[in-house]
Amino acid sequence: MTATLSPAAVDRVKDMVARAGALIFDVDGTLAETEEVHRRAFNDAFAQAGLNWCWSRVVYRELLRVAGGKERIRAFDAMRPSGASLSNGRIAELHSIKTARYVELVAAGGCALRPGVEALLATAQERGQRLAIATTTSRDNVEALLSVALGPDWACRFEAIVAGDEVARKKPAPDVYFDVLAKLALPASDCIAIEDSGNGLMAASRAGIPALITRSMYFCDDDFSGALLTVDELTEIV
Ligand code: XBP
Ligand code: MG
Repeated sequence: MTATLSPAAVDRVKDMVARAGALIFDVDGTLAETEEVHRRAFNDAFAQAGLNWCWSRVVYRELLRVAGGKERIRAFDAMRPSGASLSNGRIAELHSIKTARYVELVAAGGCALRPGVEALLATAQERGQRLAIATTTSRDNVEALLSVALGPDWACRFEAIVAGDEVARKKPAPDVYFDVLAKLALPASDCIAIEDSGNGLMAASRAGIPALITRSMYFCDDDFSGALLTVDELTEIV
């Protein structure tokens, strides 16, 4: 399914995107379909740590309702019949093994940007729009992904970058979006958030930022009521 509005309404949203002072991008699922790489990194970390855990796509889809890798591990641990048994220290250790593995996987094979992302970034910059990133994942993961996908100078293109390990509360809390707005010194109404998940839409909406949704592999069935527009790919609005 492509845009969920009439052609005239889609054009109005395209115009809003073109006139926004800044475009604020989510990372996982929005810039690139990274969650299968995350899932593999989690499973490789569990194997390396001697845990007989292996998250299938079905299990991971459920766990993705929990934002944040450490929080996801904790949620899975708590769901087990014997109940939670991992300490916070052990969870942090597992997550750092996972992050190192994710960085390795992305550096080795990369994870391509989704269709339309590079064109939208370039068009926005040509229009003089400011770019930012608001993500739940860690800065290390953003660096690994975008240094391959956009080149070593990728960060110069984004005036504000706020990652999940830099705020008190992850999405659906608005913390990363509030921090981006403060760094940009722009009102929420002059920005557009580009997201792929219900948690991301809620985080942007709670910060007062209008949001555009690009459907992704794991969140295509989420409820995106309140979004400006829901598209299958960003090529539909470039
Ligand atoms: C997606 C997330 C992250 C990733 C895993 O972030 O919820 O938790 O799934 O990365 P977003 P970490 O869509 O906001 O970019 O293990 O580093 O959390
Ligand atoms: Mg996302």
